[in-house]
Amino acid sequence: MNHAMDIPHEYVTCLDHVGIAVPDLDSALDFYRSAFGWVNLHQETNEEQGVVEAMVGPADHVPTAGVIQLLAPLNESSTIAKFLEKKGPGLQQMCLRTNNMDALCKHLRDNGVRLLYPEPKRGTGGARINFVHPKDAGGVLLELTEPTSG
Ligand code: CMX
Repeated sequence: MNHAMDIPHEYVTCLDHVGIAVPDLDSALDFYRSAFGWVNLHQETNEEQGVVEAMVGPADHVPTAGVIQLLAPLNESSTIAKFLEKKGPGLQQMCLRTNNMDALCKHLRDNGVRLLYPEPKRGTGGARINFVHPKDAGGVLLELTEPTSG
């Protein structure tokens, strides 16, 4: 990739979350509750991604502070089921937040970075999401998210 940065850094605003693949959501939630006193801030099922997910953080979480996303598989064909089978439970992804997904995706593609989807898909809370292929991001599956305004 050409490292000359021609994209305003204001487009990529913070670390949104790190995603952890877990076989059982409730046990994972119990761990973060009992170990750190963190709470389930938001839970939803995303059929398209094949996951049931929970966002975990402190009860007084501020929106720009990164949280932990627990990802449990919905079925055997889920990406998370495959990840658990191949690698076992653990860090599956890291997610950066953007306020301009289209400009960011264009910038990345223009610099030869492979994105997994031709167009953003639906992520947590209706956010627009895409992923940088782990081979183009130093071995990390890098999610990009543009939350819905408000
Ligand atoms: N992190 C780092 N590297 C990974 C990876 C991950 N999560 N998943 C796969 N890889 C690596 C593999 O180890 C492999 O490397 P080697 O060739 O050196 O062995 C390479 O990437 C290709 O792996 P693969 O087995 O051919 O591809 P997979 O079938 O595992 O698919 C990927 C990989 C990234 C395309 C797939 O996981 C994907 O589509 N992810 C995006 C969607 C997703 O993760 N959804 C769940 C979360 C939903 C949400 O956050 O809302």
